[in-house]
Amino acid sequence: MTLPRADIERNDRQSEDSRLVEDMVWIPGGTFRMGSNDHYREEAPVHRVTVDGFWIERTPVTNRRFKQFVKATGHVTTAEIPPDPKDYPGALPHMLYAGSLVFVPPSSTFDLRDWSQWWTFMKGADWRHPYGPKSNINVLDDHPVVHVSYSDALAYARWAGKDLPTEAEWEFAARGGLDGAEFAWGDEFTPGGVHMANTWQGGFPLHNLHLDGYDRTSPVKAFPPNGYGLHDMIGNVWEWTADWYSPKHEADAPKACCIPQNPRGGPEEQSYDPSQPNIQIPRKVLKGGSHLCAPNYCRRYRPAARHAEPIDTSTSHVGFRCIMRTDSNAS
Ligand SMILES: [Ca+2]
Ligand SMILES: [Ca+2]
Repeated sequence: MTLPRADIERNDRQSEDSRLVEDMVWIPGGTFRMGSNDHYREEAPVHRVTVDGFWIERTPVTNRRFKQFVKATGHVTTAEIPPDPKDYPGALPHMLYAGSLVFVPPSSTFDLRDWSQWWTFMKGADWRHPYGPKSNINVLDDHPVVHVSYSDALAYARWAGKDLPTEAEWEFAARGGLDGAEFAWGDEFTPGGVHMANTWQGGFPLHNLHLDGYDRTSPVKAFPPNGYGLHDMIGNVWEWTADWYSPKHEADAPKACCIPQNPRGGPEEQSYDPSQPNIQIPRKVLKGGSHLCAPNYCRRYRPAARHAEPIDTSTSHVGFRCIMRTDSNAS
């Protein structure tokens, strides 16, 4: 029997739909201690938060999935579009080309505060060319997609009928049921000597010892899942969340009655970078750290860790994963 074209397309769509939800895990709602008082200022204070249950993808979105999205929609990512000079007052015209930030290890460093020593805004770097125009993703189907801006991540999520997690949802899922633990798998970084996530061993940014087996990104299931069955919440790539960044958390609620439910981050105006008063590009919260997080620099391979990222920025170590809320807590 030959199916009419409309039926074939419907069937394709249905199998597509089931494929997109099959790799999701249900996270039952609950109250947890968000943040940490033991590390960077922006993670404090620890405060209780309640989130409703939701579905979350088991891994970051891979190149394989992102390719399907681009094929279906023709989406062009931010990194592939030359920036509009109006959005970047004072920028030199020859700097306004399509490209993305690529980590290039320097031969020496003098000041770890100056990230321009290892980040290069590279012409022709984008999700298909993660290390520059001559690179490709031929053998990286199962690696997380990188060089995606916030709007690229959101466009994918909308196409998939999903959403991006709030910071609270992301952190709750990352903790894997271990309330207050330091890492997504417990309190020890390498239990029994085993690396539980793709991070950086050795002195960043000069010496990558890759004792965990990976120099750059890794296949999304290369490391063990957390207690909820989620891979790569920590390390590999940072992940976009839907929340505007604020420089610290709210205080803990004085009484159980007043614990925030499904919090959605701070106001957009507070997310601007205070060190760049002339460029007001709002920033979202990134979570989980990446393969570039090292003990001597950016110890952010923990569920509580957070980082502010301008929404139009894309880099070789930032990706995302999606969630689905039920009707009762849909945004
Ligand atoms: Ca590594
Ligand atoms: Ca991650």
